[in-house]
Amino acid sequence: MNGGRHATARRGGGGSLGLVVLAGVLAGCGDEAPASAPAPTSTAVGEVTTAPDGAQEITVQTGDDYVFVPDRFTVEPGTVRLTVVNAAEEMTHNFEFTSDAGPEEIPAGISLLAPGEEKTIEFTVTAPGDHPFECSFHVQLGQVGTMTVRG
Ligand SMILES: [Cu+2]
Repeated sequence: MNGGRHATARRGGGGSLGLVVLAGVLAGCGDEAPASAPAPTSTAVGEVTTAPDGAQEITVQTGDDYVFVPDRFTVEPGTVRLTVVNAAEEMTHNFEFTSDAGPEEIPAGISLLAPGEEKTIEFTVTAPGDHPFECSFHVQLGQVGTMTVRG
């Protein structure tokens, strides 16, 4: 009579509660919180998401060309965890915020990113405005972008 099925603890239900609360905090006025968007299993390139520790996460990709994808993204003031993926087979890149160009200095950067490599940097921004970034190897070829910090 005892099939033993009940030995497995049930999971789920309530897992999304934290996200809803967090979205409400970020939205502030909470008019229409983005209700039930499921958390992606892997972070999409170019999409800013919020990690469980509160840091904003964004992945930017580059390859055998001279572009960052995306070349523009927007974050809120706070901690940003930025991953740059070099999907190239041949080209080496880097990632640096252009000095003296943004509303505040961001010392974090990736000085060398070999083909197939990815690296993550973490930094905190407080001042709203545009932060130009670049691959210093290819800035003359137009490998630049902009991170906007929302006010
Ligand atoms: Cu480059």
